[in-house]
Amino acid sequence: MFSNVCVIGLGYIGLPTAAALATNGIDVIGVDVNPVTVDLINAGRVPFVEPDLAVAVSGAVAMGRLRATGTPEPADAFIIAVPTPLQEDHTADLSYVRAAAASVAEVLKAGDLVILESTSPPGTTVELSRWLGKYRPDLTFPHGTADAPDVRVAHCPERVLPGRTMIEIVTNDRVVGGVGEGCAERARALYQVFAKGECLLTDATTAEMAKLSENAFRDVNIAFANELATVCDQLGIDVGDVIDLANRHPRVDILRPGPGVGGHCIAVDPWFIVSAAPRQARLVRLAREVNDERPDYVLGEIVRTAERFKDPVIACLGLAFKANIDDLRESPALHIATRLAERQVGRLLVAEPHIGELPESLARTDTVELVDVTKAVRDADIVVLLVDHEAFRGVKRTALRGKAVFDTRGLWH
Ligand code: SAJ
Repeated sequence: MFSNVCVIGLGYIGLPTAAALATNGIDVIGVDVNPVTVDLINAGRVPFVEPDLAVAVSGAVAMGRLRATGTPEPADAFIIAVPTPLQEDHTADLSYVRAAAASVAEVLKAGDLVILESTSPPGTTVELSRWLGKYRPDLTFPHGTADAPDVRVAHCPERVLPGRTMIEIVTNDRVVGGVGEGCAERARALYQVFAKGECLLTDATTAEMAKLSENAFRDVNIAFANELATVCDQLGIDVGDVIDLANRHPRVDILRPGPGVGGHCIAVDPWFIVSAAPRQARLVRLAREVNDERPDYVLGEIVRTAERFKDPVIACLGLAFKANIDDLRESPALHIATRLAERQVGRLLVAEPHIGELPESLARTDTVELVDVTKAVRDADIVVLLVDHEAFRGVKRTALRGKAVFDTRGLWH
């Protein structure tokens, strides 16, 4: 039914999707504006680390099923997986989606399918259909018509967890939202090429909102845990004890407090709900604010403790935005370590087993050193656990004795 597919945007979602299609017998043209990414993929290599991705890509390229290029080529289906970054005013920057629409429009023909995978504010996929209609007045599109359109348009949001992408891309259920007649059904047929999870059909705007709601749900629940942590600090009791005990109730499952919410998804997507319905989305906005304030609250606590020491040595354990990955994007741990360095609070010993050198924001200060966890803990007056990497679990309680300890993740609880 689909012999070739064009995937626009070869990032964390587009490239795994391209590889999944290619390894299931589809000829895939991968499109990216970055020539370095295009060259790397054509050489059978990957531009970022994700378990099992490199093997899938090199195999697909070697079999001649996957080829990367700079502009879209004619295909039966187009999957758009480009960034939708957050702007200063907390709205989504849709310029990459629009640019992708313009480039896809040039090669569209009757019978084609266009899918938006990028996480998008409600209404974006219908807007995409309108944009395509403007670029190609010779074809019919599904917005505003009850008839079968020449080109079908759908939203199928990605839901994979970084670090488990190649597994979850196959096993997760997919929400497939069509813009009009037959769109969701056609998109489902494409995902069924590689997805073993169920494909749940709906309309495009509901699909957009479902995706945003998943991440907002998590954000609100993390904010609740973070707020409990601040309340317990105020009361002088251990939030870990409170949560463990409360979670023994059969219908309570409180998440873990941390130094803030990082990454490119959970800290971003709820804002798309807020900007779509600012007066109604009060809880979602407040959760964002609670989580955004969290790193500076933790920083303040560390600074206050450091003031008790003369020339303190501070161990920062972890820089990644979450456990067991090397991704430092929008990381609250990196934010806290960088502010400590900038404010010259003390000498910093950073332990981050997933990186080989300090990121630029820390490397520019000569009071910061990347060391292993044993040395960091041994030489520190203050030990700050910022990421719950497995590698830190084994730190001996005796090694912490006599030191000020901030376990922001409850790993040693
Ligand atoms: N965090 C806490 N406490 C917790 C859980 C998480 O502080 O109890 C923090 C993490 O440390 C991290 C942040 O929240 O800084 C986000 O981590 P995460 O593991 O919750 O989620 P992401 O951002 O890696 O991936 C999410 C996933 N969404 C959901 O679980 C609902 C993933 O399935 C999505 O595909 C992804 O966002 C996305 O791309 O939207």
